[in-house]
Amino acid sequence: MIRCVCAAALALCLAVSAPTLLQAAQASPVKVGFQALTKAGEKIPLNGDHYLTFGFDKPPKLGMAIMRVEIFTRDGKRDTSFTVKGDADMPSMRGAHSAGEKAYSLSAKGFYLMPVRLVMPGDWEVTFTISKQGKTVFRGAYLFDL
Ligand SMILES: [Cu+2]
Repeated sequence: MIRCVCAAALALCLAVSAPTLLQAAQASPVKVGFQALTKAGEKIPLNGDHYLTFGFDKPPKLGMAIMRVEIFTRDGKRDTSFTVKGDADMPSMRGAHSAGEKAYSLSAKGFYLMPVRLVMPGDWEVTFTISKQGKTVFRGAYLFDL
């Protein structure tokens, strides 16, 4: 079942990648309205009072990976009162691997976690849409190569 999905995704990627290659090279890969993030592990201002950090739990490779987001107050206290949603996709073949925006789950340690299925090498994007009381305060997209 899983193998079938991967094979189908790979076939779709191969079919889509050639015609969109020129387009992808010219257009910005960042989703409209999202801040481009290229370095995991750094403190990123969220609003005036908070910052976030993000990163995979271990160096990503083909297969399953876990993205982790942590949110802190300016003075370094963990804050779990936000909602984090996101998706994973390949910018050069947008939509081919998207599962739609889903909520990160909050772990007992206060980590926001989302499993990400990295089914092929290439350019990837994992997004973070962070909101509080229904109001979006941050949209970021982590761009990396696998
Ligand atoms: Cu792909």
